[in-house]
Amino acid sequence: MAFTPRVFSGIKPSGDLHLGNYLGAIRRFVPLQQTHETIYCVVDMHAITVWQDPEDLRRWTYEIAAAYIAAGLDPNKSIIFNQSQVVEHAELAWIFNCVARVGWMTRMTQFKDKAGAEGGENSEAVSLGLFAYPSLMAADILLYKATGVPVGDDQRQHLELTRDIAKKFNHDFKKQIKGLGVKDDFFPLTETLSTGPAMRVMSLKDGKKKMSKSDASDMSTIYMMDDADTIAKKIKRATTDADALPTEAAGLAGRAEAENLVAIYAALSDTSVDGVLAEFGGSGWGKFKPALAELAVAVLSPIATEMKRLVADTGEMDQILRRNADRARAIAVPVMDDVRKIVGFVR
Ligand code: AQP
Repeated sequence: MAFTPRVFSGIKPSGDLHLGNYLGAIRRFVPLQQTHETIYCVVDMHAITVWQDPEDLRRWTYEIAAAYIAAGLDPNKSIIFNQSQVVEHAELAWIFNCVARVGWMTRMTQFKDKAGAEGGENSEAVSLGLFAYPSLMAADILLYKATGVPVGDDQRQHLELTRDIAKKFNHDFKKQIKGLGVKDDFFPLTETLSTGPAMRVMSLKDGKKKMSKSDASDMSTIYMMDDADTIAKKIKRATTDADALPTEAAGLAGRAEAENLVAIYAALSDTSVDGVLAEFGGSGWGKFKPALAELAVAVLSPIATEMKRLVADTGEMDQILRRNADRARAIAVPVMDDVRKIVGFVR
């Protein structure tokens, strides 16, 4: 069956947005508006898998929606809404909880990392929602029969699990799906769309750890709302080695921090790592870091200014989110009607 080329992606309102969210996700969302139907969600139900102060949750929800728009997404074109306004996400997630296997979930590295961080030695102390998170993520994507998902590298494993859930559902309910008049698969096998540099932006203080909203150290992370001085200070103090930059990408092997900063420069300037090294190869950090700071400020500052303007008018933001949740529901409701028939729920 030919599925409509449709893109879905989302970000959790679980902290201040950072450069990793921007380069790994938001920046990649924008051009897809020209080629696909695009649905970009603020996944508030994912955020509460770990404790969130309700006031912070609300503020971050507005901030992410504002960041989408400030970065160039058009809310009259892309469907921009918060997940909890379309209840079908939760309903499909429950059905997928009954399709997915416990063994699949226990293999998720993000769960192991987060359970370790949240529960210390005792990973059983974390919420059941954190364990089932990938089922909800599969529901987010498949509720819209999305064919492509732009996400950072850290989410690849969850995307594979989404495909496994789709495959099992298509297989287990083959007869009922045929009964509905659908010739092939009911759910598509969704592809990861992202390529290019900075698929995984690393901490400024440790090149082996990803940049993350929940990092305890402020100096590891460039936030989208940071002012110019703060961005420059964080880049200046970023951990590096003492060597000059190499002239080719191969020379970055084993230099995680240097590799990270060069990839950030490449992504922010829409060039390749080799392109950056053609310009800066042989230079020391005294030349490269100020150039990177200037570039980061030039890209991020106008977005931060527009985000601040948008979040100041929550009435307007509410309207945008509500209107777009209605557009999302127009796709989700018929899919969910079919799913209920397929699994045998009486209505
Ligand atoms: N460091 C990163 N590099 C590249 N992409 C990243 N993303 C997140 N961190 C990086 C991408 O941003 C999108 C939204 O992610 P999310 O907020 O839903 O969840 P996350 O990946 O768990 O993000 P954080 O910042 O690490 O949040 P916390 O600390 O709350 O768990 C995804 O596309 C992700 O790939």
